[in-house]
Amino acid sequence: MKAQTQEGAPRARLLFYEVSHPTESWAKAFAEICPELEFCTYPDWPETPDDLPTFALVWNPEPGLLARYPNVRAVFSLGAGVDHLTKDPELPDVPVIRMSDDGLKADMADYILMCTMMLHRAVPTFIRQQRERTFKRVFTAEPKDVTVCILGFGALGQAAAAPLLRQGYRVSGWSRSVKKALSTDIDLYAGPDGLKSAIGPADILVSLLPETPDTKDLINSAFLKTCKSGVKIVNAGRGGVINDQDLINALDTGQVESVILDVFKTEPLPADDPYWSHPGVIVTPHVAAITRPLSAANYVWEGIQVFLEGGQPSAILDTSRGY
Ligand code: NDP
Ligand code: OXD
Repeated sequence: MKAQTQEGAPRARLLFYEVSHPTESWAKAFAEICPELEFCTYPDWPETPDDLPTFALVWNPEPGLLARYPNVRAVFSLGAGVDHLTKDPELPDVPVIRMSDDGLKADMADYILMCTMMLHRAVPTFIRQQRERTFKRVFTAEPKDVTVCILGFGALGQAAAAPLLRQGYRVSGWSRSVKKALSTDIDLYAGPDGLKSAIGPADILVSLLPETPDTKDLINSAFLKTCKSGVKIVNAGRGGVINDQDLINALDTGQVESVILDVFKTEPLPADDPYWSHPGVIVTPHVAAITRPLSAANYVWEGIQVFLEGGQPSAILDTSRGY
């Protein structure tokens, strides 16, 4: 589809690729937000380089696809995670911009608050009890006595912290680099040296970590042994951060009480995966934060304009860090 102002030619072109979501809502959003952008759905992408600055907005493109379009100046990821791009050995050497729009942050903040409250208020226990027709009360602590540690205190982690604080939880955050205090109410930890102090006091651990060589299998048996007995976990970052067998073992012994998992090493989660039937596990199908067309179109158009003016938008992938 071509979208342009009546007055003149388009200012830039966007090559769009997302096969699991209807394209119409995206075309409509871009037409509304930036009529001066030519919006091309796959496979109708022009291959010939021309004068029109060309950008791509993609989710999980087949490896090698982007390399076939040398006119692409920068690649916008439809998600905050970029592992769907970095797995491509032929990924062109152009800036990659992570999604970090307000819609995604708001969605994630809602999901993390929902999961925290479910775990704190013993919903997984009640689901188990209902299956057994057991009517047994559980007396949970007040939020002020529940510590929630957010592993991966970046854009989404910080967005998730605010509603948790409003709800009365104690909140801490762990990141790779030392952060300036965002609020005196949040305890901040950084790097491998800060990990033990971050996770030790936590009743609920929330992972919003990207998958990188440093975070792969971070949540393993050694990690879980340093947590409080009966700790609860939410993983909405990436599945590769958890050693699945170690987590199942810790659930079986009660070291981990319950978990809510939104992301997995293999997605869709295979039908025979033990997570499906484990009584301590609630599975959600990678829906913690959804990229919404209007909010995302605004974000991408702002980024394109920064490029057109000779700058670089923020949230650019740092390939040396892997996120
Ligand atoms: P950011 O890059 O803003 O934040 C990532 C955070 O992880 C940063 O605080 C970073 O530290 C920290 N981090 C990275 N590596 C390490 C490490 N080795 N040790 C300690 N901390 C580390 O990303 P977003 O917040 O935007 O997104 C986070 C992730 O959430 C995405 O990568 C994606 O995997 C996932 N996601 C999942 C969705 C879902 O629906 N389930 C939706 C959207 C995103 P530092 O601040 O020092 O850089
Ligand atoms: C992701 C996303 O990166 O859905 O997982 O945005």
